Amino acid sequence: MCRFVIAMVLSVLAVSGNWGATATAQAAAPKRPNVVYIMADELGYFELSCLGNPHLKTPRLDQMAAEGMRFTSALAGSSVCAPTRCCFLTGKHSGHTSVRSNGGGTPLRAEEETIASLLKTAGYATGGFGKWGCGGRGSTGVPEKHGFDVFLGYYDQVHAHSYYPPYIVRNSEEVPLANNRGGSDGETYSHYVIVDAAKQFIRDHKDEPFFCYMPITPPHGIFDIPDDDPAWAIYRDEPWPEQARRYAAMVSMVDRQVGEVLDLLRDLGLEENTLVFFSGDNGGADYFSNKEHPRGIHGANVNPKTGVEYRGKKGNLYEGGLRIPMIARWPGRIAPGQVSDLLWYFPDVLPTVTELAGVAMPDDIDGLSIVPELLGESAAGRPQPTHDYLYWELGGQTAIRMGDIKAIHPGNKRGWELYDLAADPSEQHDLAADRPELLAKLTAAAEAAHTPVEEGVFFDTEIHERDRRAKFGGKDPNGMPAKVEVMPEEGLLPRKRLSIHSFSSEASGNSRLAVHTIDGNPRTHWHTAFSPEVLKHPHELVIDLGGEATVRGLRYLARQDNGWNGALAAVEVAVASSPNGFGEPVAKTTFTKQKQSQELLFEPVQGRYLRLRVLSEVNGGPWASVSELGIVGEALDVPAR
Ligand SMILES: [Ca+2]
Ligand SMILES: [Ca+2]
Repeated sequence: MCRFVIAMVLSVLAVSGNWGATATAQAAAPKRPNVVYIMADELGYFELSCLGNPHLKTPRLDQMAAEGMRFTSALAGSSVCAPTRCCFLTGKHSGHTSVRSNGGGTPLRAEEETIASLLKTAGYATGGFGKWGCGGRGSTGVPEKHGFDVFLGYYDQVHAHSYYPPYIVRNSEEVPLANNRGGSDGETYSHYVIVDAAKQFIRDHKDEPFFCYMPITPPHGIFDIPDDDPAWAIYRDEPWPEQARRYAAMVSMVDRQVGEVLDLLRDLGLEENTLVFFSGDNGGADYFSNKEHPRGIHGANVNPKTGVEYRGKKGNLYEGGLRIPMIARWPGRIAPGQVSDLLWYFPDVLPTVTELAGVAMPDDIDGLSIVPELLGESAAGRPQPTHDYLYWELGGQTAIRMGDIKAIHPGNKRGWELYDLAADPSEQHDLAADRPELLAKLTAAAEAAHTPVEEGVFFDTEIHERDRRAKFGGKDPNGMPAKVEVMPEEGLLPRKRLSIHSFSSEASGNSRLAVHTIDGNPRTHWHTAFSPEVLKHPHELVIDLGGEATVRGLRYLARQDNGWNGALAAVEVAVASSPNGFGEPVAKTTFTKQKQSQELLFEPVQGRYLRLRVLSEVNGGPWASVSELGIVGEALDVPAR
């Protein structure tokens, strides 16, 4: 468990979790605010009409900004969906988080605290509605194990691509959506179901403090919106490609729904005790670019008033990948009409919210509370702290920022670049060669900010794969095919003689065990360990043949799902009479990238133990995987049974 420090003790009772124990205590203690956080998936910085976007109409968001505080320098935790959500939920930057890849279901570790689990300790009702992205079903990362009383929507991000899947997920249980067949084919628009549930959650918990997290999926995805949605009529006749019109309609639908949430809070009398945030999740994607609009028809990263562009887009760490719209509104507490240039990012949400709730926060977070900026320094009783640096990493990319100075390493084959964003917001003038000492200062800090990733684990990958298939209505373009290859058994030692003597590693958390190499089931496979760290070649497996045998070869069947990670390339085989007696290999080969069974034959040799040593993988990756192994040969004895 994390160690705790007290960030700000608003109330001894709140911190001890005994809030409301007596009427006297309740009256004496300050009221903890509700928190609603609405996060749109992929809304770019310049896609609000109050920023001058020439196409997109967002009157309710513009109004929300006018009634609260809009931020010009609030940045995403990362530039793609899953990593940025992990920064948001845990208060850590992406050099410390557990979810740094964007595969769709990578899990948080079991013990990790989130905003929800912390608010839970102060008696908050906690609900999440939308796209989770921090752990597929069957993993240590599911939301109901990380502080959420309820989470309705998509756990896996591939599932979330469809607005018409046969089901969505509520606390790991499937919630069927009527007459949906996946993709764009169906009758029940999932996003309506999700937003309705969020509003109902607010109604249900109007008399207690609540945290309503809405990481909604529009305008990302397959760009679908029902033709009878009022937002479609706004753009239906525009002269843009249909996808660009659908996207625009999804933005205006989100705008309307944000308004509905604000109206609901007003109607319930909760407005003045509810802090509402609205933001994007990562930088704009330059969708629908063409010759005339190289940065996309709607210009997510182009200032419509000045033409100044943010370089890059979703997926990289230039400003275009990190700039997001951000608005905070809290009538009576946040003064209206403010525009803040405070430089902050997703890890700061957790300490901000926990401070307001009077909750102790973990001491291993990277975020800083922005309460002084939101409420004013006199109300907060202290000045707004600022970051020594902000840090991002994603795949082979790294970026670090100290004030206006940003160093970025944009990929494996390129060196570090250095920019002064105050003078050069478009990151066009690389200062790396001119300012080597300054660059060295930033890169040293970046190096210190990185720790190796430790992901959570899956207990059951089947249920997660099912959710990914649900995007396509249950058909399976990526997972285990309906028909798989099998290994011919003729000429092999009987499987019942075989056992696994030893192995260098196995992915036990994912149930990809060494014993799966001899279980006769092509749908199960062994995979070497990748958690808590990826283990590299050589990998080894020693099979006990159950007694002395003449060994003539090794038969091998690659993993039979649609993945190739770990599929064998270069291998060598040794045979010995004792598990400690292996000498030189009897044979070496390089297997090819194919799903059919392959065979390595060699001069007959006697022994009881066969050692497979894996030296490389078909795609050059670090791991090994095997669906089935068979030993070509004959027993020399009667198996000891
Ligand atoms: Ca996104
Ligand atoms: Ca198997």
